[in-house]
Amino acid sequence: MIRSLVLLAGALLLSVASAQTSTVAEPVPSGTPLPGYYAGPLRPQVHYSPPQGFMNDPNGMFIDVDGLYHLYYQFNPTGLVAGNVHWGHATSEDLYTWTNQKIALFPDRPGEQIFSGSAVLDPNNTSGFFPNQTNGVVAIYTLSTGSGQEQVQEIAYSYDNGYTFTKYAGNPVISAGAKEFRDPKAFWHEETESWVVLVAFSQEFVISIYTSPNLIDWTFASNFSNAGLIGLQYECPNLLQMPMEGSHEPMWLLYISINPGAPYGGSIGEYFPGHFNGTHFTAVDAVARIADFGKDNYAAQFFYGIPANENQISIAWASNWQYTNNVPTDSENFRSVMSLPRYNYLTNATRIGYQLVSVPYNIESIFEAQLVSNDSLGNGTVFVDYSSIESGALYFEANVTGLSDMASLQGSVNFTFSSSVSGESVRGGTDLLSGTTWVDRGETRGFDNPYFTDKFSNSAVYDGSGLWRISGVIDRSIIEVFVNGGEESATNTFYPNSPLDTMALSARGINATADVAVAVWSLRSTWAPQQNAEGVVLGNVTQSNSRMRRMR
Ligand SMILES: *[C@@H]1O[C@H](CO)[C@@H](O)[C@H](O)[C@H]1NC(C)=O
Ligand SMILES: *[C@@H]1O[C@H](CO)[C@@H](O)[C@H](O)[C@H]1NC(C)=O
Ligand SMILES: *[C@@H]1O[C@H](CO)[C@@H](O)[C@H](O)[C@H]1NC(C)=O
Ligand SMILES: *[C@@H]1O[C@H](CO)[C@@H](O)[C@H](O)[C@H]1NC(C)=O
Ligand SMILES: *[C@@H]1O[C@H](CO)[C@@H](O)[C@H](O)[C@H]1NC(C)=O
Ligand SMILES: *[C@@H]1O[C@H](CO)[C@@H](O)[C@H](O)[C@H]1NC(C)=O
Ligand SMILES: *[C@@H]1O[C@H](CO)[C@@H](O)[C@H](O)[C@H]1NC(C)=O
Ligand SMILES: *[C@@H]1O[C@H](CO)[C@@H](O)[C@H](O)[C@H]1NC(C)=O
Ligand SMILES: *[C@@H]1O[C@H](CO)[C@@H](O)[C@H](O)[C@H]1NC(C)=O
Ligand SMILES: *[C@@H]1O[C@H](CO)[C@@H](O)[C@H](O)[C@H]1NC(C)=O
Ligand SMILES: *[C@@H]1O[C@H](CO)[C@@H](O)[C@H](O)[C@H]1NC(C)=O
Ligand SMILES: CC(=O)N[C@H]1CO[C@H](CO)[C@@H](O)[C@@H]1O
Repeated sequence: MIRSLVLLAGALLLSVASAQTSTVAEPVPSGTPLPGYYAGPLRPQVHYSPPQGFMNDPNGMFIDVDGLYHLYYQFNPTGLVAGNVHWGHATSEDLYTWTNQKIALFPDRPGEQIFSGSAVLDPNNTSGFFPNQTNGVVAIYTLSTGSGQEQVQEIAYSYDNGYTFTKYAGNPVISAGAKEFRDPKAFWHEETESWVVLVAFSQEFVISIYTSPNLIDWTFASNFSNAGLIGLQYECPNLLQMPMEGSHEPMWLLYISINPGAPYGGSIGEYFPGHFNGTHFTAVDAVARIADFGKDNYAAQFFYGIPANENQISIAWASNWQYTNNVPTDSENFRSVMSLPRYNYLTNATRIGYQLVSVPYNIESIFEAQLVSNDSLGNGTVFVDYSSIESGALYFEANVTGLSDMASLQGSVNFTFSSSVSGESVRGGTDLLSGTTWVDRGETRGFDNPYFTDKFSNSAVYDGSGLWRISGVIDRSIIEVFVNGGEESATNTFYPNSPLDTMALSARGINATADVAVAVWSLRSTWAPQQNAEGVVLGNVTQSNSRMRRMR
């Protein structure tokens, strides 16, 4: 969560929100999710976005005992800018099809806000909250006190797999008398049989590590501080074991989000491979590794409950504090979207060393129809008119194959998504000789803001495999591009006045010994099937609510 911006936004909320959010519910419903209209032209169809209101950081991500993924998120249910923060909630079996659930955590007193945090399972009843069950869930979050003068860490427990929480009567569980102290991420450390939590002293550039036998009584263990890029704040730490490709050595990953002060402006995530012994994290080196070369990838969180030797899964908030409160999706009564779920593991990239791979998780599961397949495009171009694809969402990939050596690294592969109505476009491409990949969202005209910068690029090193790859997902107002299977990735939102509906994918100057294989699929909307006759997604409406009855 962000600090003063939220306070500012909170103050502006009454005036701004009342003007903008005529259809936002008031008061906040407690027994049922807010309804959402997911059919608007800017509303992503395979990404998670809130039914209405404003969303930021993913929170509390865990897998329950039935294998269901739970995603909570920073949620302002009464406005379209940051503020009045609750924990919104959604669940999914496949990480693409999300069921909106009732709000999970509410502030109790005026001015209080439930800032970011995490959730764990307590199968052994270490907390004592669960006399009769092994599927107990404990959430740990930051309470921003009513005065806004202090941030403390609190816990809440759930008997019903994370749908309903009871706040612990002895809260707070960690308090440091600090104003900028937040975003607890907890996990069970098997070797020391202990709970561990990381909390950011944001403006001191410190990640403090605490341990506990019971999730209630926490003991300070160590500080990790002033490492990598510091920007103006550290936020949303994660620490987890991360598989390393081609190695059985247990590696850990510390992931920190910084805002403001990212190299591309505003918000970004960085990570540190290293080792953790239960109390201290030691990074392998002093290098700051940036997680994404787009501008809309912040506050990533990793799911709790994936075995340590398996690829991990993360979701980030796909926006940027520089402009998130101004993006034009208020016209569709929501603001912000999550990134695609990403599969993550460490690899040893040629010449670079440790690199966190981030690639869409099981994207094949939402393929609808193959629109293009050509294993031998050469220096050709394929055009796709996807105006008839209802979701407006596509997955594409291009592999340059048969590269024989460095001298064969020539030419480029580009993509353009454009609007046949307005001529607006989002473009990008990859250049083999320099290894540079770029994305340009500047030819969309639905949003003008000095911080909403246009062009992004980054370079990667050819690994000698004979293959150079680019792939991506476009979904109405967000594009995510991946190089070489996720060694580099870029997440960018964009806001066209008219929907993009035409794609060109082309290769030029490719060495005669090489070729290009391309494929494009349409993606099936995961929201459209949830709409009722009025086009509204009600989510999990299991309890009666007067407001919902009115809606129907
Ligand atoms: C639960 O108890 C088992 C047996 O002592 C132990 O191996 C495991 O690490 C514990 N897990 C948690 C989350 O408490
Ligand atoms: C869980 O902890 C509570 C409080 O310590 C205790 O009363 C209860 O017996 C425990 N249940 C189990 C199954 O260990
Ligand atoms: C850890 O960092 C916090 C926040 O800056 C500071 O108050 C505390 O003294 C530090 N502890 C140690 C042991 O350095
Ligand atoms: C963990 O590492 C720290 C710093 O290197 C060290 O002081 C501490 O003794 C280690 N703890 C264990 C259990 O090895
Ligand atoms: C990465 O691979 C290089 C070349 O094989 C090797 O020298 C280096 O030690 C490896 N680094 C890691 C972190 O495994
Ligand atoms: C693949 O692309 C090439 C070059 O543009 C073209 O000649 C060929 O017909 C295409 N093949 C298929 C199966 O579309
Ligand atoms: C194509 O690649 C081959 C093999 O690396 C190289 O010998 C040749 O010079 C390249 N062709 C051109 C036109 O540069
Ligand atoms: C891709 O765009 C770049 C930059 O405009 C250009 O230099 C290159 O020739 C283009 N490649 C293709 C395949 O269109
Ligand atoms: C692609 O263009 C390059 C550079 O003009 C040329 O060397 C190569 O032969 C062309 N490839 C094909 C398959 O035509
Ligand atoms: C591109 O390469 C990847 C990895 O080898 C493969 O899974 C994928 O099917 C290839 N795509 C095309 C269009 O050939
Ligand atoms: C709906 O929510 C209830 C808890 O309020 C939960 O038990 C149930 O599993 C949820 N159903 C679906 C389909 O999400
Ligand atoms: C499944 C079950 O019996 N759950 C109960 C466990 O205990 C809590 C607290 O007493 C009850 O609220 C649950 O219903």
